[in-house]
Amino acid sequence: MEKQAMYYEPAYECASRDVLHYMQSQALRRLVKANYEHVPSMRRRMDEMGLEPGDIKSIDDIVNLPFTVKNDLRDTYPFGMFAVGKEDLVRIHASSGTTGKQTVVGYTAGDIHNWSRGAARAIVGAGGSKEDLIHISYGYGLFTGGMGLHYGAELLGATALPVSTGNTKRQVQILQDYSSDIICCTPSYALHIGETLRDMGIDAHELKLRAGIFGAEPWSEEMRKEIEKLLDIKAYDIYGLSEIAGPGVASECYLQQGLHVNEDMFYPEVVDPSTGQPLPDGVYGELVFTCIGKEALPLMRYRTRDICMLDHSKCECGRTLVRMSKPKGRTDDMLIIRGINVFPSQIESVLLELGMDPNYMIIVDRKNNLDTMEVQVELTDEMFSDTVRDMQSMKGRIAAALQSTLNISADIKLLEPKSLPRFEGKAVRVKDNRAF
Ligand code: DLL
Repeated sequence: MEKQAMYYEPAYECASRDVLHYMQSQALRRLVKANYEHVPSMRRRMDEMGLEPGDIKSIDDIVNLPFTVKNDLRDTYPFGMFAVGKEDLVRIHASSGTTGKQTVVGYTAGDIHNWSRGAARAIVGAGGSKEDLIHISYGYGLFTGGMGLHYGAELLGATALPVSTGNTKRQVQILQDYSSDIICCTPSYALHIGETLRDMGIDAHELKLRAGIFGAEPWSEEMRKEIEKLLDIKAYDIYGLSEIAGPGVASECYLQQGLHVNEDMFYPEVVDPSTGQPLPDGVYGELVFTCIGKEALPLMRYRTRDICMLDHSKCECGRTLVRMSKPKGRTDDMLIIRGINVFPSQIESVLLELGMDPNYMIIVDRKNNLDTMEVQVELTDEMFSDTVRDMQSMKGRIAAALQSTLNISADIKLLEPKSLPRFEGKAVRVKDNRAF
């Protein structure tokens, strides 16, 4: 395999484990103090556990700290867990919560800089440099994808091309006319772009594009091969989540044997999801992050719900940063559809708000390499109507409400009363036909 051991910040990415341990310990002490002094809910939790900031001396003591979960952010919505005042915030992003309320995350200028360093490391890991035109087709907006890679590209000194999502034929035209070198988008959108290229009769070999940085949703090795074939590029995985920063928490090097976690900023642990006990390397469990470098939202031991394992062995690329496996699932029911996080509970809330009964089914599929979502809604006798116009208008109302709450389009299928299955145990309301 071609040797390509380029790093963005070798002093950190290839630091000895001792140096990393020292840096992580320093940063953890600062973080615990910030939580204790500025985040009332965390101070309360530490007091209940009889913990004082001085008890945490090194990164090895992290196991004594309390966990944080998504609901902690919801309970303090929108800004209750921020450790800095508004005057120090320079950016806010948000992602789906488990109910109607979003999970809101904030950044200081320092946080944006560190996040951008993580994204720049990912671009360099994928073979990118200052010379490159980085075509960014992740969504821009409250979602962290677009802005995350954008700032990473600019920090690196590469040229960011903020195309955002959608209008696939225009994407193809830009790839052709501007000679983009690296594309960043969800893997499912990469497949769709590849197919559009083929349908437009364009030979992928003719494009200058040589690599792609794909993430925000689970994808398989088979999907990687398919994308590489369709776009004639090398496809790299990038992982991240809004609560921790956004894209660039971890990313692949050219050897692609796991994703290097930027653990000088985002310290990972893997724990048993039921007991919370730390698990050793090579054992699958729930990924937990402590934002040791963060100022605005310095989350401690945040439970991601992503299932994966860690590997601390040294990578041949020269990086010493621990590697995480591709996430192989989640401990909750969150679906990721076209890169957008969707909880079935959000759909249920929308239906209930519209006065419907909560008898519904969500069918997720992948057609032409694009995720689709059909929401089947069972009508009550009172709602059922014989006129097509009434039924169409009801479909329209449901679709519009879902679009405005979830920012995603769904096909709505109205069903006759009592036609959906009833459950005696746990309800199964999602049928995901996509193969990962
Ligand atoms: O998806 C951030 C991101 C943007 C990552 C662009 C990569 C590229 P959220 O919307 O908060 O943030 O969703 C986070 O998405 O907990 C995982 O379940 C899933 N996820 C993200 N990257 C990957 C990946 C962004 N490479 C949630 N493989 C996470 C599998 C991923 N799942």
